[in-house]
Amino acid sequence: MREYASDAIRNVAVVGHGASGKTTLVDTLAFVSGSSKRHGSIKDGTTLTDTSPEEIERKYSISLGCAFAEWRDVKVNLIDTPGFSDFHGDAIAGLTAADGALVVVGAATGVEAGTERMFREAVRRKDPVLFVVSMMDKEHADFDAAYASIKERLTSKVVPVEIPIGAGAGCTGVINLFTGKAYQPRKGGKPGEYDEVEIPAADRDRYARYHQEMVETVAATDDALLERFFSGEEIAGDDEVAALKAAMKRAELFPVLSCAAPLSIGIRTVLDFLVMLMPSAYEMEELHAFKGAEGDRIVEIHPEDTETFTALVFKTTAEPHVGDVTYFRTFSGVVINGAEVYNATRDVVEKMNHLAVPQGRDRIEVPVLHPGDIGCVAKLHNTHTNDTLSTKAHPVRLPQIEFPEPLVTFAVKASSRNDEEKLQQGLHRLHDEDPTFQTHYNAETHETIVGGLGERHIEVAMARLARQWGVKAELSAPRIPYRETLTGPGEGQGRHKKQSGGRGQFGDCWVRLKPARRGSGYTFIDSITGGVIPRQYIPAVDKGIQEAAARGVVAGYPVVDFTAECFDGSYHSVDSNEASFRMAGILAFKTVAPKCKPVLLEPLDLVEVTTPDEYLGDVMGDLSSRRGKLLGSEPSGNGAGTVVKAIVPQADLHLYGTRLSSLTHGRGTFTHRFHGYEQMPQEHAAKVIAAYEKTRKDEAEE
Ligand SMILES: Nc1nc2c(ncn2[C@@H]2O[C@H](COP(=O)(O)OP(=O)(O)OP(=O)(O)O)[C@@H](O)[C@H]2O)c(=O)[nH]1
Ligand SMILES: [Mg+2]
Repeated sequence: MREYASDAIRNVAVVGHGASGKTTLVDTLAFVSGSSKRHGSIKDGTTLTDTSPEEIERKYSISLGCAFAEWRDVKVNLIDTPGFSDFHGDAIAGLTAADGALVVVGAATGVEAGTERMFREAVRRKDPVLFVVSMMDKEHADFDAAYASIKERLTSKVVPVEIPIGAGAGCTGVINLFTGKAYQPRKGGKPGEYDEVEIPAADRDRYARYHQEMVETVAATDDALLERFFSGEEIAGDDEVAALKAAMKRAELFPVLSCAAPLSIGIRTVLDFLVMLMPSAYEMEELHAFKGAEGDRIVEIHPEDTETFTALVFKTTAEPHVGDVTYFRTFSGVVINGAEVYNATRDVVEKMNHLAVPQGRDRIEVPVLHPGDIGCVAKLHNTHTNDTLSTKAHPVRLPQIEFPEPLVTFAVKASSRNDEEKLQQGLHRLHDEDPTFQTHYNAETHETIVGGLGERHIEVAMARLARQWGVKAELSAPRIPYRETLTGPGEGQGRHKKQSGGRGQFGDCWVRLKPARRGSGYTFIDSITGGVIPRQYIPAVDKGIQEAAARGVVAGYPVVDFTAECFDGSYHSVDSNEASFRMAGILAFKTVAPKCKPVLLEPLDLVEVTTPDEYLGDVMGDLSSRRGKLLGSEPSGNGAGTVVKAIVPQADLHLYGTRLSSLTHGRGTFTHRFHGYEQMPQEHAAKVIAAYEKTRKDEAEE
């Protein structure tokens, strides 16, 4: 493998809707370039980048995969990303590691929810974007319609630079609008071999129309070109390419290509355009130049060999027989095989033994990597996704990948009690590999909670748990951490007295309970005077009240937001002690609290839904049916529709993402965060109380 300097490297994230043909395209680009020896397929489970048993079995991408295509002395790094929103985390990681995005649009479907999501994300990051209309050989493939859907739904600033010849079973080649030539697979040739031919007579008019559109659109982005265009001058391809590339960088124009990967149609042209139009790491400086932190000093990161080494870890995987493999993108300086580097995020020294570049699952060893390349290395000690590798002399931390927060949660437990420890280990390993899969123990509800981006995400995680760690796990809806509170005042006595030969126990207190402001918690007021309860025992009363409150009054949930005032009591000079007054506190609370009109509180989330306007009514109706209180709506900042805000009980939010997705055909997105507790309406509280009483009865019978 030859050495590639920074200006001969392109980093491209291949993104788009699920099943739009990304993985197939990446495999074919690497194969046609000659960098990969086999033309893999999804059907056979042999693509370069869908390599895990879960991906092969399900026939879709779950995590990102790295490949490369060496073409015209340039190494095009291709990061294949998953299209399903459940695995959106790796699509974000892929974009972060790349400098530009190849947005794949299925020729039979046109723009879909995932296309829109990823296009907007790429533009937000100021990534240059190339569109490719894939699957031109598929039934119902329609280039013009797919192009129109990009214009209608994503941006008017697009122009085709390559168009297909024929469609579906009649798809035979492509026309490059720059060269004015047609390219068709060579009859009897090897896959990927082409003949450059004249444009077929039947396609000349179409070519002329699209060519004219391209020349005009590209010229309009550049004053000098426009002048030459109006003076009737013939503009050579190179000038147009340069203008187009510059316009892409300014996000003023996005070119559209087309291909049919299984037949290797259009693949060389896609490679040509990736090399010509995508920026090298050098060229990205003006757009993506960013700063890192060295201690509390901000430092600039330049993609130069002479700079100090920095790289961001954007993926880690656990490979059978190999151990952990770390994938990183270098941003500055060179790294040499065997070098010692420094993980500034975790303060550990790591050794880059067997430095390699990834070609799918294969790791091809290299002596050195230049800035802007993608590398991998196995068996680092303590390096995880989002860590920065740098040097001890300059311990830099780079800006991190912003992974999305979990949208669904489940309670999980091992099917067999003996596997509980293995389950915990497995869950943590899953999180190491995929930061969007989260896990924690909820001490209040006594459950292990797992969170992810969708039901499919959690389901796949459970399948991996079973395969890699041999743990079968059961999922259920998480218990809702209800609370209780008091809505009226009350007072009464707690008297603990035991006489059983020898020394007895005696504690006696009078307590007044009162509701307090929501969120104010618990306050204890000591208004004992005249030493009716000795000083040293008063904290025990407080403790007893808190203990009893934690066990609840109506449904076993902690009682919050009240004050307890201890205003009277008595003691015995021999039998009184701390334990007795604690018991007195417990008894006082148990006697008084039921008289204080106790009620259930439920946790509410603030939910923000972004939806295309045509589904707005359905989305709002659905939120209302979930007892949601609508706060208002406003147009979303990035033109993706309307943002609706609502306060919704957590109990009614379980699997909301799945519902939203079906209501909006996958186009709606949402975020939620804890808002606060509020009193639960009587008819809903009654159900929670009934469930509590049933479990108590069951336990008593056991
Ligand atoms: N006819 C035809 N089928 C294709 C083409 N590209 C992909 N396919 C098929 O379409 C299906 C989806 O292809 P993938 O390459 O897995 O699509 P993807 O975009 O990677 O999907 P995700 O990983 O789920 O996001 C597979 O069955 C492929 O064999 C194509 O150009 N033509
Ligand atoms: Mg895929």
